[in-house]
Amino acid sequence: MTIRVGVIGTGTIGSDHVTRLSSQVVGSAVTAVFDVATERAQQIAAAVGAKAHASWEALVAADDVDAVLIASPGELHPDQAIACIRAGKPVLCEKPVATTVAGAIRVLEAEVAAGKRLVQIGFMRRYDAGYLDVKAAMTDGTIGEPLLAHAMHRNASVPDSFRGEMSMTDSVVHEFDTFRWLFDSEIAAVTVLAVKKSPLGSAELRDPQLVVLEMAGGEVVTVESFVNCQYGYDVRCEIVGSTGTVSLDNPRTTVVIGGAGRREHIPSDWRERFGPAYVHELQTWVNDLAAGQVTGPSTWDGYAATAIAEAAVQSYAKGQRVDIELVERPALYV
Ligand code: NAD
Ligand code: ISE
Repeated sequence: MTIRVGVIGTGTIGSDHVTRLSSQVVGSAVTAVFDVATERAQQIAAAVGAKAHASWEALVAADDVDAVLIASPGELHPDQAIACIRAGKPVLCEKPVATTVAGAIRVLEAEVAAGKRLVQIGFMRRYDAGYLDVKAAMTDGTIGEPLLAHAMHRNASVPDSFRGEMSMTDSVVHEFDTFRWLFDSEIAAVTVLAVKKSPLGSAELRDPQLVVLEMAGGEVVTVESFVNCQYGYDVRCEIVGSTGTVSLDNPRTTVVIGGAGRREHIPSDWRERFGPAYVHELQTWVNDLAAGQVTGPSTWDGYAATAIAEAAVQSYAKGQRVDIELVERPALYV
């Protein structure tokens, strides 16, 4: 069985996903694409034998599209995901599910009205070998009872279109999902501390920032966010348990020793660091669809992460700790 996928948004990650679904994932083919950048969409469609549609609505409605992957800018995700839900088509929506809580709730309500899970959110860290090892060490007793965690999330740079609040809504949103998943717990409160501003970011970039997450179970997580660190992509974490710790470093690659010392490669960006995780994520999604189910990160997970991001933006603005208040969790996501 081949799952025929339509891809909305053929920018950086959308075009990578087209390649993965066409040539790396078993059991899928890309039959349709849409992007407002028409020429690029046509080139990408031609390379994989897909049709470049004139609108995303036409792509969602197409008879040869069994499932949709959304990789457009975050503000567009709610309308596009809701159209897929109404068409009864499963959708892998890149993070964030929405850039506002109101948008995330619209998707949640549409899926609840449909009465079944159709949406998976692109939180690919849950498919990364390193994070899966961390989760195993937290649940199999290796480190005793997990008590606290430290994380860092550094990007070499971001484009000028990256607005100040996007550090939380677009970047640290991965950490919100990661720690909810690792501790299997909601986040009760968030505090964002302003840090001396790097002189190298754009004027409106709040960078770096330090985020403190209080988990509902009492564990505390600190996250450093630095989207403009210049030297590479550096995502790490350490969980401290009652009898030991588990830490995830940047993946080690080649080490060069000579001259003045020892040099190690740093990934340049998320494409390099998480390449295998994206393939694992898509392969699992396609296998699930063939089996008639959706099991990955849900609309509820996307909503919770967006609610924490919105609270984090408020915390930064007010200089205060902000409690996270979620709507009642619908039975569909229990
Ligand atoms: P990008 O700017 O490279 O690509 C976005 C594309 O969407 C562009 O080609 C743009 O022309 C297109 N677009 C604009 N309006 C559109 C519309 N109305 N309909 C369809 N397409 C439209 O951005 P990107 O880095 O590829 O990010 C896309 C999404 O993927 C974002 O939500 C981002 O947060 C997410 N993302 C996720 C990860 C991850 O690690 N999971 C990594 C990068 C990006
Ligand atoms: C980007 O959109 C991603 O999702 C990356 O995983 C993240 O590290 C980066 O900060 C985001 O801008």
